[in-house]
Amino acid sequence: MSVLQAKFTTEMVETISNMYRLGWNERNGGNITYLLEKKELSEVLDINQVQREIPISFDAKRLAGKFFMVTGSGKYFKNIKDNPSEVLGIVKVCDCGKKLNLLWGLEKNTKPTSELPTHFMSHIARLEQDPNNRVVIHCHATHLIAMSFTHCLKEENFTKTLWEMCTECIVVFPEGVAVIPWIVPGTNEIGEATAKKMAACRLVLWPHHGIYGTGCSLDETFGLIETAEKAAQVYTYVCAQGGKKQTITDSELKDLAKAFGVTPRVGVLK
Ligand code: 2HA
Ligand code: ZN
Repeated sequence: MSVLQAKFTTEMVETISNMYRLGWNERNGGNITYLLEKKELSEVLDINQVQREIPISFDAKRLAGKFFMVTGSGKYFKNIKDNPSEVLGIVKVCDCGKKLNLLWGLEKNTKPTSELPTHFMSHIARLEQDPNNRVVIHCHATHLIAMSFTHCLKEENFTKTLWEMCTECIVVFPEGVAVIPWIVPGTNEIGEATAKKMAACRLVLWPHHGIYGTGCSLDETFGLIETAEKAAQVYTYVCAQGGKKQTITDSELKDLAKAFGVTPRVGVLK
């Protein structure tokens, strides 16, 4: 079996294609990093065969020795099916934490995603909460971006509105959505701000830009973003239709949380 036939690659290509189709990844927008297990990787690749070294601008020592599938900088999700080995790459984090060994892909001298600082800092933050965390997805989910212009950006208010828009939201993201200030993308600064929020939340909104989601699988992480984005889409229609006439009440949201055994974020429900 080759890397292209491996389940982690076919899943990645499918996920990226779906994200593109949903309009979340125009041009080179969005990026994914996927922590791979040594065992699944060794079955399709000689993990000691280094193609080239890639320096990184932050300390990733806490991920030393780990393998990631990453999307390439400047690459179009639209083209993933024709060009998987250019859009995707597999890297190992070196022991020094200051460079990556490229093991596969990122052909034509492609660099890893410009958002690598946020991705790796988020992996570090999430792994501390959940050792099974494997995926970080960033995309430009349309309705969440739109909502970041019209809705109050206080996390409790933003979360409450999303919970109200679709019954399943509080069950899917009971910890709510975190929000950071607007910061220049690609920087260590936005990585640090995002990762700090990731200690408590798997969803972090970048106002006027997009969303970050994390999880234990590509499906789970995609589903998390999809659920929040769907709620933001419903909110858009609700506003366009003249606003709420009724809603799911706080006491009903509490009943939902109880029925599904989840603990809602403190400070959202009255
Ligand atoms: O890689 O989405 O945030 C393009 C982006 C930057
Ligand atoms: Zn982006």
